[in-house]
Amino acid sequence: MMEKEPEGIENYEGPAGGWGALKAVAEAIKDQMGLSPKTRALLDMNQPDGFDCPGCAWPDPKHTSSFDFCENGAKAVTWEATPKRVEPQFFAEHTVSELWNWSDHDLENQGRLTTPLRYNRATDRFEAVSWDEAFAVIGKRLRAIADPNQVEFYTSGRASNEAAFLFQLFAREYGTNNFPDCSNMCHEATSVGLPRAIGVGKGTVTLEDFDHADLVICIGHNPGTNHPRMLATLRAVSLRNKPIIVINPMRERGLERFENPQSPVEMLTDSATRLASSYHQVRVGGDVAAIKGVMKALLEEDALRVAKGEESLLDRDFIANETVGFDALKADIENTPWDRIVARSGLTEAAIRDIARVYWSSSNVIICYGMGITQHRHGTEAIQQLTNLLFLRGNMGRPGAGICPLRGHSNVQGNRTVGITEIPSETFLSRLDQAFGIKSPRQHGHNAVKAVMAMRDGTAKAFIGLGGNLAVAMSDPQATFPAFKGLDLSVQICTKLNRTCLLTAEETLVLPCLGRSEQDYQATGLQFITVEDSMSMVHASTGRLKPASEQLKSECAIIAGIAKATLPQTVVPWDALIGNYDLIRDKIEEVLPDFYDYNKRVRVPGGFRLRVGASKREWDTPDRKAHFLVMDSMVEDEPANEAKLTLMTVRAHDQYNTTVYGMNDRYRGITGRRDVLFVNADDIAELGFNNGDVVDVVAGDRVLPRQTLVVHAISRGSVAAYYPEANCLIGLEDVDPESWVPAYKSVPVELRRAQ
Ligand SMILES: Nc1nc2c(c(=O)[nH]1)N[C@H]1C(S)=C(S)[C@@H](COP(=O)(O)OP(=O)(O)OC[C@H]3O[C@@H](n4cnc5c(=O)[nH]c(N)nc54)[C@H](O)[C@@H]3O)O[C@H]1N2
Ligand SMILES: Nc1nc2c(c(=O)[nH]1)N[C@H]1C(S)=C(S)[C@@H](COP(=O)(O)OP(=O)(O)OC[C@H]3O[C@@H](n4cnc5c(=O)[nH]c(N)nc54)[C@H](O)[C@@H]3O)O[C@H]1N2
Ligand SMILES: [Mo]
Repeated sequence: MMEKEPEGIENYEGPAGGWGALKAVAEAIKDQMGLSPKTRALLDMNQPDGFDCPGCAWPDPKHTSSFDFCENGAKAVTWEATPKRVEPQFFAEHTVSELWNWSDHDLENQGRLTTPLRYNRATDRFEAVSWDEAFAVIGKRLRAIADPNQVEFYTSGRASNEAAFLFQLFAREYGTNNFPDCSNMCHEATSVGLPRAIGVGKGTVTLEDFDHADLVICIGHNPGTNHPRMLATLRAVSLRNKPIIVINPMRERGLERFENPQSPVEMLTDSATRLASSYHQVRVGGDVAAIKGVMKALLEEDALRVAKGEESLLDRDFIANETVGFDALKADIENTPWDRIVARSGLTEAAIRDIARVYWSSSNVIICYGMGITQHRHGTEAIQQLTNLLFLRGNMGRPGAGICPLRGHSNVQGNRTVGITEIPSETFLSRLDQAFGIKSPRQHGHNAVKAVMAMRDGTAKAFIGLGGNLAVAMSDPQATFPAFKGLDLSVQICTKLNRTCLLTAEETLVLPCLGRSEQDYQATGLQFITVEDSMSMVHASTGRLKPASEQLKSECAIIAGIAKATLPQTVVPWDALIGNYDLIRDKIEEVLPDFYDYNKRVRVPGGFRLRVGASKREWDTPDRKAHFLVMDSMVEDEPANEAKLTLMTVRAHDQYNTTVYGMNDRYRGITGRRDVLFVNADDIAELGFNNGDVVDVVAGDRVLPRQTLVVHAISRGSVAAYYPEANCLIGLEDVDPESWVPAYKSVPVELRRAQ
């Protein structure tokens, strides 16, 4: 029986990419740029002498070649290069209380900020101030704070290596290691989980490895929306007739079929390439069980073959020579019964055995993963099960094999590399101290959740945000919003107005900065910045466009301005550093030897790759071994899930994190709305609901009101809503205890008919 779909909801039958993507690019240009000559900017993106796409962290083929941009990259650039402006007059017309009631989309869609702003409590308005006044106000407040550990220095991963390095330098000279950053809400499970297993918290593969892989497993990520340039890589794997196994609760079109907008043949014949060779709709949070199941099937088959005198399916040499912990893992797998694996994963034993068979039949295997793995109560463990699986057949540190975390922001990995971390190593701090003659604090600082908790509890007094929109990105707005309002000082360094700017503290400043697409002139002329992608490639990015306003400063210059106003006795040569970014890079090299010849190597088109020991089987663990790891989330024979339904929060196709470009989610068939809850048909039938019913989504005493049910190809027991709207269902304390990543994708919920 076909029911009539509610408004704005229909099935999407097409492939990912194709004409729909080209049309969306045209619409993004029309909507944000009009007939602006800046449209040319798109052509400078990801070119050797152009700027790095601010969209995602997926690498480019050598970063030197073809014109390569994607639909969502185009949205990211047009959103930044728009001629729309928020002038001081705008704030004369709108109070902050009024703006608070605007949508996130409307706030950012007003355009680029043009001048430094200071909040005036008496008029409830932002007012233009000079840079000198802004810096002086901030400096005075920061000097008045008794303990530097009462200040939170947040970064969102768009900042360049140069800006991030200066930011941590300033904060450490000031006296704290409080570095909450977006990766604490994102891949922190990777940063915690991978080093224990392979000695480094980064992916081990390069783009070339995909040319040599015999199997790619995509688990917990949605590249059609979030890493669209990856589809070309997956397409090439498919065209070589190699399998791609997908493990994901939702059927995502970008993992099924792709029509490459850059392939004339596919476009003209309207033909698409299949991506997934098999698609396994795991239950939300069921990956630990699923992967353990795959290992169990592999070990069982191996035992049979060895008993028959056949060749082992395991890479016994690798296990013996390179690893420790195999016996414990084997015992743990043997002790995990199939019925528990099936109940927890939501997959059949046959399906799991099938994955295992393809796995052991493939010589070189890459596993790619994203937020579907990390943003769980057991995110760190899930990552370690992925490395366990790879180790069993030696799929680590050789061509065509390894682990591939899909990082989020375009330079989030680089930010961490150059020192944005609340738990710095002694080696790093002592080299930093030596390079600058400062004395960095040794006490560890706050991650993102701990920072917001400290603000909530009144122990943190000030927040300086280098990009991002933390109040909206964080879980639990019920606690997070008041936490921001209670501060003495809140400073947002950003390109566009967002809700975090509106959470005014006793003193609030909004400092507008250059975007990556814009020219950055300093004392010695035009500067370029550098970024590191998901595969540890570092390369240069040069802005090409005229800045949105003459008053904008670069992130580096803003940090230097705040630093000089805060620390009159500073020993850092701020003016020299921001006058010539080569000098910043020289200092990065002095502190981090892996950046040797930084200024030279980054000027070679395509840049250079930072050392990743595990890519060459150099394990930077304390005992120089790779580690099989056993964690115990499945020891208890607890019911698969106490709650009937587990909610995951996901991104729509027309959004970049908290930036909502538009109200559509094309590949999931949603147009003009975001108030939907994706559900499984059998689940809602059992609960007595119909497609199109309006429900309140309830988690304890938290409620996301009035969501329209959309029957979707999603696994039993799993439901999905959009981020950030659904953050009100998640408590600040709901985190993976290992990494402190909020459990954005394991929220037990119930549905109630809306009144
Ligand atoms: N256009 C665009 N690009 C982006 C972003 C954006 O918002 N827009 N954000 C950037 C950032 S910061 C990041 S971190 C990345 C995010 O990129 P992704 O990691 O792709 O992020 P999500 O949209 O959260 O998608 C999660 C996927 O995991 C699946 N999933 C959810 N729970 C589970 C589970 O328990 N198990 C499994 N196996 N799968 C699960 C969901 O069905 C969904 O397909 O993208 C980056 N790129
Ligand atoms: N429920 C739920 N919550 C989540 C997630 C989820 O999947 N579900 N994902 C989490 C993840 S993976 C992440 S990374 C976080 C994202 O958290 P954030 O990184 O804090 O958020 P963004 O939305 O990326 O930040 C957008 C803002 O950045 C500013 N901006 C844009 N470009 C620039 C620039 O070049 N320089 C500067 N200084 N500012 C700029 C703009 O003002 C814009 O408003 O959200 C997390 N929150
Ligand atoms: Mo992210």
